[in-house]
Amino acid sequence: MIVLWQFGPALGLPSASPFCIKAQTWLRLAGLEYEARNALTPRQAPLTKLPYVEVDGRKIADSGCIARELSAARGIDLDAALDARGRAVAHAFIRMAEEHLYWAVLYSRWLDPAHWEAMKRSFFAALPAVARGPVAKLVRRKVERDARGQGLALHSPEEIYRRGAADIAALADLLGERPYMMGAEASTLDASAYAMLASCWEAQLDTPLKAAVGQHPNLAAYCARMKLRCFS
Ligand SMILES: N[C@@H](CCC(=O)N[C@@H](CS)C(=O)NCC(=O)O)C(=O)O
Repeated sequence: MIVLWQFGPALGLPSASPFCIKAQTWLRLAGLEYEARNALTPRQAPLTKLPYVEVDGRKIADSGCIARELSAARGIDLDAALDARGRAVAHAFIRMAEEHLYWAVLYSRWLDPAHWEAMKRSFFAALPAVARGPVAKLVRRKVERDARGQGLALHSPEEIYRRGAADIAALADLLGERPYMMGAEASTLDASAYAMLASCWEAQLDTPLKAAVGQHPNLAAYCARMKLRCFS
């Protein structure tokens, strides 16, 4: 049995964390059974971030390592249909989704004052009311430090959302009218792309990133298709 440690549901999503949604999506695309358990803090995680899995007495941290190691151990290749160029394109889009669009999502939830109160209510709902304010303040301060260190959060809100919308437009152009990002079959990229897009589109927050996804009917239809396949 694979046990997936994740941040619990929030904002109407299966997890507050895009990377935990990615891990769940990948496990479902790979057809692997797992049990999702919610952690209150990432402190016990091997890399102090979620998700991680426990499998065969071992802990594997990081959604990318989880996918790579389980693929090797279970003889799974979601990218078998891709040629070298397809793999290169998918690789670059995964990096864009996870290392750039992710930070715009993070900004929209944690640092944009327009959405912070709703995020705080949902993310910290399991905490006793008296602890919620102080804990949220501490965590938000860490998120701000991380996001400024990464660099995107140093920009103006307009620029952050412009860049996030450009990533979303690139995903819409890659998808076109095909069912999955790389064609007829779901591939590793779909786990990352869906996780980031769902975190914009399906979250109960009216952010500029949600509006950006709404500009692309093919992405809205893709999210509905992926949700039905992986989370119904
Ligand atoms: N590269 C990692 C990123 C994981 C990640 O950033 N997780 C975030 C939640 S989305 C986290 O645990 N943050 C807690 C922290 O930084 O303290 C992966 O793919 O799993």
